[in-house]
Amino acid sequence: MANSTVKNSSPKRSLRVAAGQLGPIGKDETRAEVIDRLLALLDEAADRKVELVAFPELALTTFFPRWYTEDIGGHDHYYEKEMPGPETKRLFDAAASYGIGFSLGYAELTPDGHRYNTQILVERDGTEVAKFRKVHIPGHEQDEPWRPFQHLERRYFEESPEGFSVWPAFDGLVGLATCNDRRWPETYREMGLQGVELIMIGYNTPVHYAPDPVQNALQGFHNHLCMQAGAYQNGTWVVGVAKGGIEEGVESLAQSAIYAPSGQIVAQAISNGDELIVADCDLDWCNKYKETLFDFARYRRPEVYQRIANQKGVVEP
Ligand code: CDT
Repeated sequence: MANSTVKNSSPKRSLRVAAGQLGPIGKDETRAEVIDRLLALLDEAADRKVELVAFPELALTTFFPRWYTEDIGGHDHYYEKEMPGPETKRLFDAAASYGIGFSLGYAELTPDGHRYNTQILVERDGTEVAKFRKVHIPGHEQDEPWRPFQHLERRYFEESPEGFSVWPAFDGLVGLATCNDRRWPETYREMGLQGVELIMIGYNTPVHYAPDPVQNALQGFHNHLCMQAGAYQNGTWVVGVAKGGIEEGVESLAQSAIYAPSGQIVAQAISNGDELIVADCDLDWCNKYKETLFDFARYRRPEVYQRIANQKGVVEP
């Protein structure tokens, strides 16, 4: 590699990362029962010397936006009012005692009444280093009885006004995104422009897409397509972690995976239940892409990309 233009090409910052995929969570499953499942995944992570585990979107409850309630507060029991709270503290304590960090998705109800689809990043010593609130909220606001099940995220969650950040953590630069965010190239590029090296993404993706069921058979393809592209085009590791399987009669995609900065899949779940997948992520590997093909400072042309930030919908010529 004497004539290589890539700096830092020797492995220096290798982080053992896991995706802690969950199978379905029933409507009547208690927080304590769910946390027992998260702890079992954490125990396995400790055995496998993992340093950071990604847990899914809304990892503490069933995917409650599939049901309509006239009163929006009808689902309040699915939200966390503090984190850690009395039940989730067990998870924080166990992770800190193992020296394992984690990301965790949950429904957040703030003291002033805001509702967000939130994900946090917790360091190996148990301190919360990041909070991310989902930016792209899919689905609909009102009951749509023609659907076999509802996707009322737009009723139960506000769009985050905060956008995408990247945090110094785990000896690297870590970003967070949630489910539908993974489908949008802006998600990755916003973090790419902050030098992100590892993005943790939790998701609940129903296989049946009511507005266009032809897409059902493509769910697995689209899942990989967007995360592989996001990883490659920004020279970053990506961890995609599902809550999959048949939950309250609705089938959700599993297929949790860890993607290298090359866009290649280095680990993938084989089940649609609780399962831990692990990969050693050399964060310096990102530079192979960040300093060559995707050397943003050298090759990007923001002066001709003005529409991306200034225009929302399509304006035809
Ligand atoms: N949770 C989430 O964002 N799910 C969406 C489903 C498709 S929109 C009804 C997703 O993008 O996977």
